[in-house]
Amino acid sequence: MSKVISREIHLAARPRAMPAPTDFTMAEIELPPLSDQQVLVRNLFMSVDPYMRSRMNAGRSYVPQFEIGQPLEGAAVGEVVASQAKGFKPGDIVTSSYGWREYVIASPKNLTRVAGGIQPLSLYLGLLGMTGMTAWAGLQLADLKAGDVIYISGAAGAVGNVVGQLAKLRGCRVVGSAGSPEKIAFLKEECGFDDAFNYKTGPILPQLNAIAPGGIDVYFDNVGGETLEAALTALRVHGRIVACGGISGYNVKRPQPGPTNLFYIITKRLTMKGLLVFDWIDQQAVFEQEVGGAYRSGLLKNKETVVEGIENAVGAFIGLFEGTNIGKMVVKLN
Ligand code: NAP
Ligand code: FER
Repeated sequence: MSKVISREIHLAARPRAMPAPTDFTMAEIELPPLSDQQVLVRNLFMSVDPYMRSRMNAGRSYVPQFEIGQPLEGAAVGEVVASQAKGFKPGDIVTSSYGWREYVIASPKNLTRVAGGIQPLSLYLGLLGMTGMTAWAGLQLADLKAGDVIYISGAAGAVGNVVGQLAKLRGCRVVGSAGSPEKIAFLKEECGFDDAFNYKTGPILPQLNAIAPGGIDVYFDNVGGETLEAALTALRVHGRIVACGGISGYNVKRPQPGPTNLFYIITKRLTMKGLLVFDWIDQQAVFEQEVGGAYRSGLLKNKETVVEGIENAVGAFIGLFEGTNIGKMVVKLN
């Protein structure tokens, strides 16, 4: 086989607040020949996700840290181009955690075959991948009932838009917030949200009260901070919070104090449950059947923002914190 050159993104410095392009470098490496039991994969799409930001921090954290000078990691979907391993042949489609690079040599145990082969293959990073599963699992945690009013922050993102669409299918009144007029139109016109507001145009609580005057039963939190504080006030007695993410705090230099009104958890007998999608891995088949089935039958829409080329992957990642994506942010590798 002719020599394979792969470009990959390395961490150059640990970001102290908002990540900058200078915190990353691109390396070009020549891959060694395949050994026995190895598979060569060309990545077709790689994922950029907010959680990667915490893996760039110094010190120990709840997730393994990226190392300076080493390639970043993350979900990717790719095509087998050569194989010395039984069970894999050129043309097979696989997912792995070897994103942020164009090619990888992997062991079969670190590759997952994509069975359905639904197009576009980027679906396996979004709606039918980690973020879609997060939305689906979060709604199991929420104990959602038809007629509930659910408020979703970060609603136009990968997780948020799927939470909203699934909650509509379950007969809820769905409201959300996001950061641009285009995103509000997307939520109302394409995702079936009953109402939505742009959190950048003013304080959050009055805007939430205006679209949910009777209060909310469930808050799906992707953002934290002021949004969580507003939701605590808007929640009804016996309301539930799904704590999925806190992106408003991921790039702050110093941690901010928590909501001033946590006491509502007591007075309104609220429940707040933390969600970690990896806990739900044994439910993958149920998720794929339900969400994959709804997508195939046209009940769920897939929305993604596709950035082209590994040279633009860092920009796509930083874009998550600037709100440049609608739906799932993915990078298409050429
Ligand atoms: P995403 O929503 O597709 O992308 C991030 C979005 O966050 C941006 O488009 C931006 O939209 C918004 N945002 C950025 N900075 C913000 C700020 N300061 N305040 C409010 N909104 C801000 O990303 P995702 O993959 O779906 O993840 C959404 C959340 O779920 C994140 O908090 C993530 O960490 C979390 N998550 C958790 C799990 C889990 O297992 N617990 C799994 C996946 C994701 P706007 O234009 O609206 O600002
Ligand atoms: C995320 C935020 C936090 C996320 C994961 C985590 C997958 C935590 C991961 C861990 O503790 O392993 O958006 O998405």
